[in-house]
Amino acid sequence: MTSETKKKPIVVSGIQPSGSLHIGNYIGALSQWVENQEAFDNVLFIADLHALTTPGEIKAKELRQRAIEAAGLYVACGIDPDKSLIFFQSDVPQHAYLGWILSCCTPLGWLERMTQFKTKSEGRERVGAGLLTYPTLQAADILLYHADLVPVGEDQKQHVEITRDIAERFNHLFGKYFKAPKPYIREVGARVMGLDNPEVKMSKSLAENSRTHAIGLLDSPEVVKKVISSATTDSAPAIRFDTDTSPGVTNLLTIYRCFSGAGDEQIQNTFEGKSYGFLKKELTELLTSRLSAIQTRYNELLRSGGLEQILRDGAAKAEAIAGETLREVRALTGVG
Ligand code: AQP
Repeated sequence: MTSETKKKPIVVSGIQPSGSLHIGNYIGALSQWVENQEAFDNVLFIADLHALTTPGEIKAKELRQRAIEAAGLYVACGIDPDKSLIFFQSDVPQHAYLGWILSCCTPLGWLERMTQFKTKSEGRERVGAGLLTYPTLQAADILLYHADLVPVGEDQKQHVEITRDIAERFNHLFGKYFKAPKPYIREVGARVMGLDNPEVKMSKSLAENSRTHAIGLLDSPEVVKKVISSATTDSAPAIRFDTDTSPGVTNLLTIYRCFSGAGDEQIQNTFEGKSYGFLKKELTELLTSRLSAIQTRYNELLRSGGLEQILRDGAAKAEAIAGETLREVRALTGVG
């Protein structure tokens, strides 16, 4: 980051390579990062350490492959490595180090109350401690870079709130040091729902078990067509935004709005009096064309071999910032 960009708000965010990235990740995270990369100093990592919180679900070789795929997609979706830091979380050891220090200042009750822990541990006979302490590592990811804003989907707001609480707890124990970051949530499409079930959030893990749940960013036009044509719609006859009476159609319209950039009036004019079949056809064409542009850039990047260097440079720059924070934290806590 240059000294000129240092005055911009610092934004930290990441995606777990726990599966293939889907259009929900694009709408809720990637497209926002791209949109804001001129205005913000972006620190964007691939959260591979977080992907270990459910061991056994993802094999080592597959995890590495997914992490590389995610990094390639960051760039292919429009993140410019000259403007934003892109790196693997595991390549910057300060994340795990600060995560440990923060886990020592975090009351157990705060972690047990987290919705994500409750959901992901539900019905499992055994869960790793990492699933419970996940928010302390996430707090470290954010606080290492003194983030001002954390762009998240509606579902992750609670994680930013706990990061603020952890920062304040650390400051109370060791002296005022960390700044509390704020969540940054885009209103439209903050939560993209499953195409097979508009009552649940589109997620990488559900997509592993159902081919009609999500559309992956690397999916072929044939798959896009198949998944959209089988998408759940509603019994209400009209095409309109209404989560209560038309959750399926609202979800399709939300995806259309985010990928097309069209306003409400334009969408109303396009779809008024039309059938669900027409909406699905338009959405299929739009997604196929947008995804094809992303996939072309992705394939070129992988062919050129430039991704490795981008990740090495990103990690070196991130480590310089994270190392400085950790030196100060060590001094404050008495371990350095
Ligand atoms: N359906 C979604 N709608 C809007 N935003 C979403 N995000 C994820 N799903 C949606 C946003 O993508 C970013 C990365 O999330 P993550 O990988 O760290 O964890 P996640 O939210 O748990 O993602 P998934 O896809 O649901 O993965 P799994 O199934 O592995 O847990 C975040 O900003 C998130 O809000």
